[in-house]
Amino acid sequence: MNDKENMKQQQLADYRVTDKGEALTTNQGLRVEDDEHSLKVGPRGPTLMEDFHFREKMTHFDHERIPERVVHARGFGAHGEFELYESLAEYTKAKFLTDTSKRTPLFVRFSTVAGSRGSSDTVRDVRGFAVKFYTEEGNYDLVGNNMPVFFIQDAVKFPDFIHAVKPEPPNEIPQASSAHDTFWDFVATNTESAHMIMWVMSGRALPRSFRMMEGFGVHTFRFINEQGKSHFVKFHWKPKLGVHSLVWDETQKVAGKDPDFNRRDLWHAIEQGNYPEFELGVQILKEDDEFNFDFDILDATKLWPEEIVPVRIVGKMTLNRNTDNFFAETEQVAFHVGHLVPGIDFTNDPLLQGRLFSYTDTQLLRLGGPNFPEIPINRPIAPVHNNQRDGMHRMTINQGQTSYHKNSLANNDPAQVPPSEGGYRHYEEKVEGRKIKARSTSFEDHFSQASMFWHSMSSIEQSQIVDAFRFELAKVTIKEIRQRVVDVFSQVAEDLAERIAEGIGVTPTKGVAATPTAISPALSMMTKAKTAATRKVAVMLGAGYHTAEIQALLKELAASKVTAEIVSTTLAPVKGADGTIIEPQQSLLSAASVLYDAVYVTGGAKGMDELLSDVTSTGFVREAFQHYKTIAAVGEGVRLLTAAGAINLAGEKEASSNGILIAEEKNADTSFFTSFIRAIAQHRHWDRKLQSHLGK
Ligand code: HDE
Repeated sequence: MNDKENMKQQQLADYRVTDKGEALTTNQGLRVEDDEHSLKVGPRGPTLMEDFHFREKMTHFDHERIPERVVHARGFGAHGEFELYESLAEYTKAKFLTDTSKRTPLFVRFSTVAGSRGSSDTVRDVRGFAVKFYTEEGNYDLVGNNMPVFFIQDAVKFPDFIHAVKPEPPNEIPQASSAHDTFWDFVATNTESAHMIMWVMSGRALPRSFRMMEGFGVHTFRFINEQGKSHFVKFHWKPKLGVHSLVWDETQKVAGKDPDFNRRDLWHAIEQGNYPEFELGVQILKEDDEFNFDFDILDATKLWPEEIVPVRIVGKMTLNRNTDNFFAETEQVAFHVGHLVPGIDFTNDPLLQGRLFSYTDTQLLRLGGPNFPEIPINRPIAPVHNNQRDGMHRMTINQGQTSYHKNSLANNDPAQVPPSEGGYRHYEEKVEGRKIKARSTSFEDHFSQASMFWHSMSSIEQSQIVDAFRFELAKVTIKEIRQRVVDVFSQVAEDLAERIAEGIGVTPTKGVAATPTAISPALSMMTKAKTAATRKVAVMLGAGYHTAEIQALLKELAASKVTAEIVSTTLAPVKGADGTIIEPQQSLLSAASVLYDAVYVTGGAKGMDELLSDVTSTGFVREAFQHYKTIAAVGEGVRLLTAAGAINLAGEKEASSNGILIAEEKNADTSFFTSFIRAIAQHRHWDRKLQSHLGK
């Protein structure tokens, strides 16, 4: 869909302004003669109050900030579109899910939850995954996360949970981290969080890229079809690039080397035309099956195992356009789980019900009043007509005498619409009961699915989870809390509790381990798609390299959509053996191996002496090795691997099976490059034997 066919882009075009070739003016359109000096009495002042240009410029600056989101403050957005593979008319009448000829414009915002707007991307946290579909029937927002369950079961506990995870009140420490007393005190005393904690302690909380994480609507929603029949539905997003995480040691280093790691990655992928794709999946249940599971489908701390309720892939979202202006679009976009279209409805999930209040309420503060739906990024492409009027920053100039219903003066316009013509009618669910403050007994099992998650992990994922608990709990200063956490998790799995306890100086009190409901292979990241496409390789280059090798390598990488960056000791041009000149894109000072997926070290004796003389180069390779990344070296380049401890000469053969590829110069050919690319597609080589323990 090009911009002309994309109704949202057409609408946004009316608001886009470029200053290219334009005269500088005040906000009143007055041309400005001098933007460098305030109006003064003589060149040394004082400044005059009548300098309206100074006053306007300064006042606007003074008011430039709005409150950051109370949660999900740090985020990154992009435009895209949705195409439907097959009609879901059997289940829903939502037009964007029934008409396969339509492409629906959308805007997505990915986010971390706990950190401030300026915190790092690569912290251990849940990622928000919010999608606004601009459908012809109005905006539909799917405001999800990259994990399918949540910490609590009832929205009334949300402020408590968030207060516990956010920095502590006396000193606002720690930033963007759950590794502190109040968070783990909450976990130990609110056992409903156990399942979600398993996800947060796993690699799912450390995504390699926004492009490589799943998205989940979390709650159970309803689909309603044309005949008024309802089905329960859960929404999934499946990334085409697979689901991959960073390792913990790496995330902490990336947070310093490039706090914008995930947003930069998304921005560049889109700029390079490597448009991220996510397939939409739905799990559908008949209304009659509501009570046929050993969990309550209204409980947001439970998922529907994919092996029991298969995920049906029905469409694809492609992110194909970066924002023009971060503030105007990403910061001002206002999502709301209550923005629905006919054919989709809520369930009584008490977490979902509470969200329906919170989202509008928070925008009123954040965006300064009730007219935020008129901000360009929030405007639906469907026409808007109602009797709402006035308020801060009203843009629409409503014509006519009436702004009330019913009226006779305007023939009752704007007119109500029957469902047959698209009017939204709430699902007529029959509900009966007494008003009580209580939790359903069907919400009482807090451990079975946490246990299922643990038992569905590969052994490397289990070790990562244990290390995460050990790290987090080691930051908890009160020993009783550490003990209580271990006791809670001994109800998930005894071996898990024992392994955590061992690392944090406590002994598990024997609990009753929960029985896993089942094993769900779909929960493991190891079962997801693998491809080298869009991964990033550092090509370490020194003088005397072989031009033909570099050219062939770059060609093969480009053919597999792998991005390469030439790294050398400095940015000075580097001369090859045949006199060719290459200008490096990064120096050893500006690059860091944690910012790449793989390292390739070229040959050339002279260059290798030079690289080896800079200790940063050995550190670069050593770190890639310790983070299980693919490393290739050719000819003399192998010396760098030896110096970095990535191979010892005797162990070459064994090492080569662990994502370390070496070749003599004459053998650096297409088949070597293909093996290199295949190894990159593995993401990491977990079976590598490491000397030190770096929080896999
Ligand atoms: Fe949110 N959440 N949330 N949340 N949430 C917000 O709304 C809230 C929950 C999610 O990129 C806030 O506009 C309550 C679950 C995302 O702009 C706020 C509860 C899920 C985003 C709010 C939850 C989410 C938010 C803050 C418990 C996954 C970022 C700023 C009942 C299904 C959207 C804002 C963006 C943002 C409230 C739980 C996802 C305060 C009360 C569960 C992705 O309204």
